[in-house]
Amino acid sequence: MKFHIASEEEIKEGKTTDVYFIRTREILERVGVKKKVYAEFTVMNPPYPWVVFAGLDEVLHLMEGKPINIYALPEGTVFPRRDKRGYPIPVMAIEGDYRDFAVYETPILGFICQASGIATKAARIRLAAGDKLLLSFGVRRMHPAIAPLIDRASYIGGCDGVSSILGAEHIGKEPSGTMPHALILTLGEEKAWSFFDEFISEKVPRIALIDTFGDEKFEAIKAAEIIKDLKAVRLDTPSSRRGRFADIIREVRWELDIRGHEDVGIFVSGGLDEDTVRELRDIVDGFGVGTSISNAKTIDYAMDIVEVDGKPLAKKGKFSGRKRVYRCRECNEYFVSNREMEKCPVCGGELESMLQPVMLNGEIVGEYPEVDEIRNYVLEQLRRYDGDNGL
Ligand code: PCP
Repeated sequence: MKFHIASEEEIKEGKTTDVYFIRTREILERVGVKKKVYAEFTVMNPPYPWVVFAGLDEVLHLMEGKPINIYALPEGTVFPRRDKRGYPIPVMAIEGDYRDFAVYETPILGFICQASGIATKAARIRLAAGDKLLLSFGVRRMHPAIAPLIDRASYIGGCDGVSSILGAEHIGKEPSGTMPHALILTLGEEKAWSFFDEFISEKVPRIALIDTFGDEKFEAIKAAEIIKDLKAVRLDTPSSRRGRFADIIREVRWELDIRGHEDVGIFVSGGLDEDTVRELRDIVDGFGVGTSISNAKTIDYAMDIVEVDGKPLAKKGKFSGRKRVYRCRECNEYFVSNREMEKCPVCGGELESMLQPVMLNGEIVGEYPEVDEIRNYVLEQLRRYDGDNGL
């Protein structure tokens, strides 16, 4: 028995692709047809008003060494559903002999669809959480093979930390987490809190889980009185008991404050999504969000040939010819164009040409940005766009 996952070698050999691409390559090779094509990746109807483009790093790792060119928006680019005139925005394009990349359409799409979905959802929850601590807790909901992907995309989207060991390692961070109900069920509440305090590295913030048995208000007071450097209490209150969760949180806050524990924070988790995070952000100090980020809707990009042997050609429903993508440095508007543009037609501002070469003849162009640089790029755009209002 083995895990039902593809190895890195199997992915690079194209073994996860849809079989019809193998058949296509076989036919083209047997008839000796060599077609130089230019194919673009766009999403026609994303599930959100804007999308964070993610997953490019794995595409480059997959395609390295193949005689193709790749043009892309920088990973972390936040782009709207359509450009100013309503055209879909190409996030990436591949150029070369179609036979050299035909079989990789499936894995390439898989890389950017899932990573972009998770990063976009994380960014939306980032906006909902304001400046409160936001941790990615959702690897437990998905296949363990992709834990590092989930955590990297969550972090790029704006989470402050990730819970899995390997996910944190992939982004060069320490994993973030608190304590599970299992610790309390095996040791009893007070011993669990005390032993955690005694045995766990002091670098780990003391956040006591207080929803296992009793009422959160009284448990919070008890934890604050037992653990000398208590950083926060975590409420993971089951949905069967949540009721007006915000009122429970207010009670806990009140009872801690009235007893001089203003410095003990409140951390919440369990079933949180954009709306509940937005509702609670002014009365809590941090969030652990799992399923709604790790199980985020994928962004259903498609790859479409738009030029064959230098001539525009696209299927029904798509726009032929290779395109340029511009973003105005002043008003942030996007423009898709088949010709050079100098100035923003809306505000006259300077235009940034966004679709740049990231691979030429199989070689990665320049140094790939570090994960923190990509995350900062996302956050800088979110601040600029101010959530849904600006996009
Ligand atoms: C869950 C666990 C996860 C949280 C909630 C994510 O609590 O703490 O980190 O929940 P979400 O996926 O709904 O956002 P439990 O399932 O009670 O697990 P545990 O006892 O290990 O805390």
